[in-house]
Amino acid sequence: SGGAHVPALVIGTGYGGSVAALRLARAGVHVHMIEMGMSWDAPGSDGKIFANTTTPDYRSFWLRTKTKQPLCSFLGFPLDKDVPRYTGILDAEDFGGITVYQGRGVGGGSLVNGGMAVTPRRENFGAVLPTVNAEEMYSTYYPRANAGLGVSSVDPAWFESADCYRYARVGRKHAQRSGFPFVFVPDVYDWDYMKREAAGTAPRSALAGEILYGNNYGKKSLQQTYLAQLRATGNVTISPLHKVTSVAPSPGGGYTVVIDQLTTGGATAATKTVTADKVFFAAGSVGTSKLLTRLRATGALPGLNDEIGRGWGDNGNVMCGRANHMWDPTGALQSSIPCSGIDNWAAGGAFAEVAPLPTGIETYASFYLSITKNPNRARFTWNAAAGRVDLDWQTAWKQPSIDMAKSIFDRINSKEGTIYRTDLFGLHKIWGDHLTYHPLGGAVLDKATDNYGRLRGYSGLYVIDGALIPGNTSVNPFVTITALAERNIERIIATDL
Ligand code: FAE
Repeated sequence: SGGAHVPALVIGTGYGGSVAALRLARAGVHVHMIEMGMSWDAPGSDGKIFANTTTPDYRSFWLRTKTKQPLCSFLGFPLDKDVPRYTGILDAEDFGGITVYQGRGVGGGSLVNGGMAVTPRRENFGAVLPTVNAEEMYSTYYPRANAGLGVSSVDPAWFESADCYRYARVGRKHAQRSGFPFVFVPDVYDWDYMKREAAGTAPRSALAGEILYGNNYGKKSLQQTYLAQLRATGNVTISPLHKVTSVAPSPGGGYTVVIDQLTTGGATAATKTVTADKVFFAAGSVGTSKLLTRLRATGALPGLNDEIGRGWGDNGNVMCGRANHMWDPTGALQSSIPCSGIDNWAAGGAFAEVAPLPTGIETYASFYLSITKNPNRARFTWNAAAGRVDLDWQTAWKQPSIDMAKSIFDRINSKEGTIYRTDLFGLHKIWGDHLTYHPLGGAVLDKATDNYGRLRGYSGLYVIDGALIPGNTSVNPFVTITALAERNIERIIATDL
């Protein structure tokens, strides 16, 4: 089909896209959202919408024939297995030097993530978004984002007694014995629901190891928050399994947007064209950067500036496990929702979340995802010969992250007389340094765009997702992505509509 004309088209339904769409819809603009992933609102063959982490199936990965789990082995046994190729929920997107994990579906990363909802410490904000007024962010937009996302913290008294957080209490003991600040971390999980799971009065989700491939209960993804409010406006149309492939100025004004409708096997079922007055790029750091890099290089949007594709970082993600003594069991039952971290940012450049290893058996392992102050930044470029966008990140660029994480775990190991696990990321490998969950940048605020996300070179084109943030947020990123989107869309609605 072709010829439809819409006032506002949003590419992607993650945090940035959902904020933009809600605020536009409430301002009276009918919004069309285009999402390459599925809607994730109907049960699969087992009666559940989402697959369990312990039993990945056709729903788990985006167009792969074999799973690519972040922890690829355990006790020397490889964990990955064959699955049917399907438009599943988690994309493990491979670039030359890094695998970038991303959510695919209506709700974007909120469908697959751990829900850790962390506002950066204010003293670190200047390094996160140097051109943004911190006073406004901390007085208005961070509170608005936290409220909109439904952020709250674990009940500290319940935490002390819950079997499912034994691993976090062991993590706290080891952190504190080595003199590191231990902090509770807020989350969007419904903590009262988790208590009912623990009490056996509600179906288990966090306590059944659900995470990565979706949570069937308890987690407030964007589907339960921003997108629910958006649908209630009646001012939105969402098209799942539709992928934007081109945006170019329309001869009659506005932009011509080309969209492929996908089958669940990943084939193109139809190609559609829409004209939009305003287009919001909210396809995530990688999705937005890839689109803009290609459109700039191939002549659809030649007026974009040379900042497109630059300033990409991995939020310094690096994983590791430690082997505890037999007197420090971490629990056979582990909540998949992390609730705590070790804050050594100021002294050592690392903020380590005490992560679960929900295998269902006692492993005596402590597992951590560290966010570090890694200074390396990569660039997306158009590879004309191969017809794809490349990213020049090198695996060796993780070394600063490893060194920063070691500032915490070398000391803990030496204090506790323990060692690193070497069986989680392949044989004899300590560090999970091949991946990130937190892609950021590629269309950086006040560089590729103005200070509110308006793309330089074109009026009516905006970036409103993690691509705006120059590579690092010092903590888990989605609260900052949401708060920045709230700030920017408020300005855009006030001045550009
Ligand atoms: P995102 O949520 O990725 O949404 C982009 C959407 O656009 C996706 O739904 C795409 O399918 C869609 N899309 C892409 N390209 C196209 C196209 N061409 N046409 C149509 N649609 C398209 O972007 N962050 C935290 O703060 N706390 C956590 O605990 C946490 N845990 C994580 C765990 C995992 C396993 C992963 C993968 C991520 C985690 N994150 C966490 C990161 C967080 O989910 C991520 O920063 C945000 O989702 C990024 O939000 P955006 O709005 O930028």
